[in-house]
Parts: sequence; structure tokens; C-alpha cells
Amino acid sequence: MNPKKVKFLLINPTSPLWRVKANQRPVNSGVFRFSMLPSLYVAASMPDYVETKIVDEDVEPVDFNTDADLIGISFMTFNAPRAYEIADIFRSKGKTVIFGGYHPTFMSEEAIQHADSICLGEAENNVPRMMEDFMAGNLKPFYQNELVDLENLPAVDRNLLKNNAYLTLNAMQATRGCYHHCEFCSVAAFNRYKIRKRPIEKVLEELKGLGRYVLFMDDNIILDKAYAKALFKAMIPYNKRWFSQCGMDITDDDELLDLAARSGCGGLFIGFESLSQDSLSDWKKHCNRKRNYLEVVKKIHQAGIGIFAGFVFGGDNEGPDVFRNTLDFLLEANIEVLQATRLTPFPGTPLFEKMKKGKRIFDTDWSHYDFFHVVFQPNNMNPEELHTGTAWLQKQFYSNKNIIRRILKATHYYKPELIMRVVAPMNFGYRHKLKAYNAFQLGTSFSYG
Ligand code: B12
Repeated sequence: MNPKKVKFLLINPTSPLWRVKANQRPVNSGVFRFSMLPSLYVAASMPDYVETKIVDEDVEPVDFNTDADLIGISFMTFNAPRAYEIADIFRSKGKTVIFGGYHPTFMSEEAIQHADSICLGEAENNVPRMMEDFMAGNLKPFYQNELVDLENLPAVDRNLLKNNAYLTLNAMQATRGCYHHCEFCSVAAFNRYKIRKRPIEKVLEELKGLGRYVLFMDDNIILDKAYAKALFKAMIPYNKRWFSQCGMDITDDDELLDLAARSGCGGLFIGFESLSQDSLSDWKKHCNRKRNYLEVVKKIHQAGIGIFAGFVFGGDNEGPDVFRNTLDFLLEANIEVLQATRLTPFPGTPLFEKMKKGKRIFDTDWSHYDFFHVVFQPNNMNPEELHTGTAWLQKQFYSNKNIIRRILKATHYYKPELIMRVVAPMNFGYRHKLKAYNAFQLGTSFSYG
């Protein structure tokens, strides 16, 4: 069969808080809009006869009168309710709807109530099969992926995105997945606790075509240390400024840290998760245990690399003093950017199963699975304390006074270019975002009693 051109509308839904209204500017700060690789790889996996249009509800409203032949929706857990709402509208108009992403993969029986078909896992192998069946009028409800061989990843077309709506379009991947078994992590579960690597020459080929600032959307770019060293060494001549995510064990290997810095690493997202050894053990975050966090930070700063730290609150042994203690550490260490999250049992994770079994999940409104709500019963605090305590910490960390202080301190080890282009915008971006979530107001109601 020589198929006709098929129009495919691929939607990224969002919550009412961030949804853009017709002819208005986005509500969410552009600092928090990047990657879009999930949708770009779906589009890249489509056969040639498919014309894809990507709509990101953060940036542009969905046209429910579209003439598209097929509707796709890409979503995680927090935007599942909106994804279902959109799907129901399109299906009531007779359109075929397919789903993909973390939530429909892990909650497939729930999701299929709202879709004609679901891509379970990655798109690259599944999408061609789905399209073949769609064209033959024989679309099946579920397509289970096998892990994709990254050697043959298709090239993405970043022109499908609205250029000025994103922090950068220069997002790419060298590796996918992670073999650690941290209880709360959906990424490792999604990738079946395996790491896969692209051949370095393919990474360089893609990197070459991107601008100076690049985001590597890897789950842990240094997990395979030999690979990371070879990659960083090969990247040095390209003169890029890159940012990624990795484990704090980057500080165990001086050569690796040095190569990261020399190849242009400007900042790393690192999951510190907790100062509590008990929480790290409970969550099976063994790679962080028995480490001197201040020393870790110092070493990374000495290499001229900034730190975006992830901290999680709500461990079983944690009481309300956890917020003050963590704040003291963050300010002393001069962590540049903080992501403070309430522990969240995402579907598909061991934590979800554990909490479900213990009957501790009291809120299954998926729109609350955004790190800004408490959805489970903590052990050593009440939900209100966990909620307001996290907000209190965010309010303190992102006070104007503390932002200015950390920027001044950062001038001793961090390039002015990076302070202007990364630290300042991220800090003020967070202030804006947290205010939209009412976190500053909420934080005032926290007290140690
Ligand atoms: C970049 C990113 C974002 C970006 C944009 C996401 C995007 N659409 O591009 C931004 C910054 C907006 C974002 C926000 C949030 N994020 Co986020 N994000 C990521 C991150 C780090 C990388 C995404 C990426 O580029 N992946 C690479 C691509 C290639 O992989 P992929 O997602 O697996 O895509 C494949 C399949 O899922 C499938 N697929 C996906 N969609 C579709 C659709 C169809 C039709 C088909 C057929 C297939 C298909 O095919 C793809 C290619 O193989 C992931 C972690 C991760 N490793 O994925 C977290 C992650 C997705 N985010 C997460 C969360 C929780 C959030 C937030 C809710 C909270 C937060 N972090 O602040 C917010 C909410 C935003 C808001 N408005 O409030 C969680 C989701 C967990 C869950 N089960 O819901 C993740 C997994 C990280 C984590 N902490 O565990 N995020």
C-alpha cells in the first residue's frame, strides 16, 4: 500500500495553572520549559508519510477542531487527568487517540479507558508498528516495547517546536536509564534498571549541530565512568557549555570531574535526597550513604561546576526539624539551585507498591502528583507539617536575601557568564513558580510548635 499523508497531532497537556490562553503569553517561566525529547522522538519514529504537529499546552492551546487524522498524547502522572479530558473530547468527535509516556505505561488499564491504543515504554520500535496497524484499521490496545538499541536512534527535528518558547531547544541524550534501585524513581523503573549508551561518534555528530549551551537529558551521565570519560574527552574541542544530571560519585574520580569541567560542564542536577542516613537506606539510595555532602559540594564547586540539588522530604524517621537542618546545609554549602520535593509515590515505582500495601496513600487525584502536594501519610509528621515545612524551606531558600547572598558567594568559583545565564534566572524563575503555587504564603504557616 502507498499510504496517503497522515496528519498526526501530538499533544503535551498541562494543568490549569500553567495552561496558556489563546493569544496570551505562557504563564510558566521559560526557565522550566525544555527538552520535549519525548515528543521529538515520537515524531522522529513516525514513518515518512506522517506529518506531525506538536502542541505544548504550556505554550499554545489545543485546537479541538483540528483536521488531524490521529491524535497522540504524551503525559506523566500530574497531567493524566487533563490528558484523559482531551482524549475524551477527541474520541467523542470520532478521532483515534493514542497515548504514551510514564503514566500510561505504568497505569495502562486505567489509561486505556480513554484511548484507542497505548505505547508501553519507548516509542522508537513501537510507533512504526502502531502506524502500520492504524493504517490497516487494526490498531491494538497495547504495544509493549523492547528496550531500544540507542545505536539506531532516529534524528530528531527541533523545528517542530516553537523556538522562543523554550529555555533552549538544544536538548539531547548520550545515555538512557539507570541501574540503581532508588525506591521513588520512575525513570530507572521505566528503563528496567538498565543503562544504555549511544556510540560516542553519534553523540558528537548531534552535538556538533547544536548551539553552545546544551542540555544532556541523561538520567545519570557518569553511570558508566569509562564511557563518560571517553565522551567528555571527545567533547573538549567542541567548546560547549553543557548541563546534565549525575550521581555525587563524580567526586570519587578526580580525572572524571576534571574532564567534565574541561569539556564545558556548567552545572549538574544531583539527587542529594536527604541528610538522613535512615531515609537514604529506606529509599535504597545507597550510592549517597556515608558521604560528606559538604566535601562533595566543595569539590564540584572547585571544578567550576554549579549544583542543582534535589532534596526529598517525608522519610519515615523525619520530623519537622528536617527543614531547618536541611536549610542550614544548603546555605552553608552554597547550593546554587534547589528542587525541594514532597516524597511522591509515582505509579510504577517500588515506593508506590509499598505505600499502597501499607494503605498510606490517601490522595489519588493524579494532578496532585507534582511534588507540590502531600499524597501519603508520613510517619513522623502530619501531612500538613510536611506540606508547610517544605514550603517554608522553599520560601527561605528563595528569599531575595538568600538569592543575592549565594550569587555573591558564587562569584568566587563560578564564571560570571554562568551566574548571569543560569544561577540568577533559575533562582528568580523558582521564586516566580513557587509564588504561583502559593508556596511562600503556605510557608508562613509552618512552625516547630
Ligand atoms: C525534561 C523533563 C521535564 C520538562 C519537560 C518534559 C517534556 N515534555 O519534555 C519539564 C521541565 C517541563 C518537566 C516538568 C515536570 N516534570 Co519532568 N522530566 C523531565 C525529564 C528529566 C526528562 C524528559 C526527557 O527528555 N526524557 C527523554 C525521553 C526520550 O524519554 P521518555 O520520556 O521516556 O519518552 C519516551 C516514551 O515515554 C514514549 N512516549 C512519550 N510520550 C509519548 C507519546 C506517544 C503518543 C507515544 C506513542 C510514545 C510516547 O516515547 C518516548 C521516546 O522513546 C524526565 C526524566 C526522564 N528521564 O524522562 C522528568 C520526569 C518525566 N518529570 C517528572 C515530573 C514529576 C515532573 C513535574 C510534575 C515535577 C517537577 N519535576 O517539577 C514537572 C511538572 C511540570 C509542571 N508544569 O508543573 C517525572 C515524572 C514521573 C511521573 N510518573 O509522573 C520524571 C520521570 C522525573 C522524575 N522525577 O521521576 N519535566
